[in-house]
Amino acid sequence: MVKAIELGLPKMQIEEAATRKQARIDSGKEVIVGVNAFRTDSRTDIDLLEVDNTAVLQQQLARLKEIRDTRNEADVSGALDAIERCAAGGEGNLLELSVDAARKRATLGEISSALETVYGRYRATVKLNTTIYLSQMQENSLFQEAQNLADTFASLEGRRPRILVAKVGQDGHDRGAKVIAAAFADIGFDVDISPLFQTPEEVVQQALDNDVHLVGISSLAGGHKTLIPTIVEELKAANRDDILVIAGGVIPERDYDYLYERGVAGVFGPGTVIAEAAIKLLGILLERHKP
Ligand code: B12
Repeated sequence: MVKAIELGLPKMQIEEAATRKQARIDSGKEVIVGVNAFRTDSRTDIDLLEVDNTAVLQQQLARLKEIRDTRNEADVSGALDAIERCAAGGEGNLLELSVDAARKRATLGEISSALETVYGRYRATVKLNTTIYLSQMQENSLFQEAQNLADTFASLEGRRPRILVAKVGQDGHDRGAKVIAAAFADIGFDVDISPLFQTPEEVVQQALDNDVHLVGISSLAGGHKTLIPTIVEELKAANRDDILVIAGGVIPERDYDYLYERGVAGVFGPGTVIAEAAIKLLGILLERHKP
């Protein structure tokens, strides 16, 4: 199992299964009542807890500052050094030393950084599972329309439509992002995927480096109202507001207008048929080629 994990096999199989599942839902081969069959237009008003991310950030920064101002720095650096030595030498108990450091008010970031200096940071290899969405959807008229539009765009633009599918903040839900990336590749997009846990600035840098037409943020952990508008602003500041920013994932419908007003070009929530989303986005991109 350890070898399989190192080779990325379980991860790959999970992602393949997720893409196949989404293609079967999008093509109607698999029915989910309320999602792709027997949909209703009636809306239930659900009470949602709204968390003010900016206020939470400020509170956390204030708490961190207070801890740093009141702890004994010599004790903390001694405890962090002990972790680093133990990690390097393999002798001792890392958990015990981490508990000791935490009791001396070392932060989680500092404790993991001490380990990182020795072990480095894990970087998942991101692999696109192409042809799976295609194999389930090739007879589907929406999929074919999306492919044709992608081809038309490529002939007008001189290169294929290019999308960066990105994850920002502390949101670890990457299933949707991987499925979107794989399906867009099968439709005929050039696809880049960001690592998890990016800052808006890192996403913008990757978008600029790869000269993409679209940045698609998949957001499922409630960070959409702060992180996504920041990406729009950063692109503007880099004089690249021609790069469209779109959002998908678990975003309450009442927040859609908030995002549109801040320059987001499209919002695609759960239940989105990916080929339909691609048609809409290619429509926006093709508008630019109209005389
Ligand atoms: C699977 C899942 C997990 C898995 C994630 C595995 C993985 N590798 O992705 C695990 C178990 C790890 C997990 C953990 C957590 N989860 Co969770 N999770 C879910 C769940 C059940 C399904 C999400 C999913 O994968 N759907 C399938 C994919 C294909 O759909 P999708 O992402 O929505 O994408 C579709 C569209 O949204 C759109 N789309 C999405 N992105 C994009 C991007 C573009 C460019 C476009 C065009 C379209 C698009 O197209 C896709 C196809 O239709 C949801 C509930 C739900 N039903 O959505 C909760 C949910 C997202 N989780 C939730 C929570 C709270 C958590 C935890 C914080 C729980 C905890 N206390 O620990 C942790 C957070 C971990 C972290 N670091 O982020 C909440 C989030 C609440 C919120 N937003 O305020 C949800 C909504 C459940 C709930 N109702 O409370 N979770």
